[in-house]
Amino acid sequence: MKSNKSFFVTLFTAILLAACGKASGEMTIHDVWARPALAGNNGAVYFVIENGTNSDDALLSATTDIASATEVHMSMADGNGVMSMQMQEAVSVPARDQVEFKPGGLHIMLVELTKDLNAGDTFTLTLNFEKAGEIALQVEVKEQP
Ligand SMILES: [Cu+2]
Repeated sequence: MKSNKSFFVTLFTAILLAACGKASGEMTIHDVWARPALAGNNGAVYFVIENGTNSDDALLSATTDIASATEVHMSMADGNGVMSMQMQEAVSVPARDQVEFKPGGLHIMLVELTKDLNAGDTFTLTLNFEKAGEIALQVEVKEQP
């Protein structure tokens, strides 16, 4: 009976550990979309980064093969309501928090597209995080999310 009891204790511990492992989470990116745009023009990609891990991370850069350059930008309005964009060195994504890339705020700028982006098209964008490393996304081109 004694060995039987220890078996159940072991099993219970294993289940607990498995549950914790799942709860510690990972970096996920969802609601990924891009506006339609013409070759030669700039495009923009939006998404939500969800850091399910227990450590702070940061988005350092992004790459895609359908644009001459891929930059991380933040749109902001000055005191007169004039919009401008600033290139971001890094966008911090705190542990257990989320960061939204959306029109009028953070976005991935596709500088000088090498092909047209029509609604329904998809392409690959790779995000490079300080800790999570590279995460490849399938981006869908849509008029609106
Ligand atoms: Cu921009």
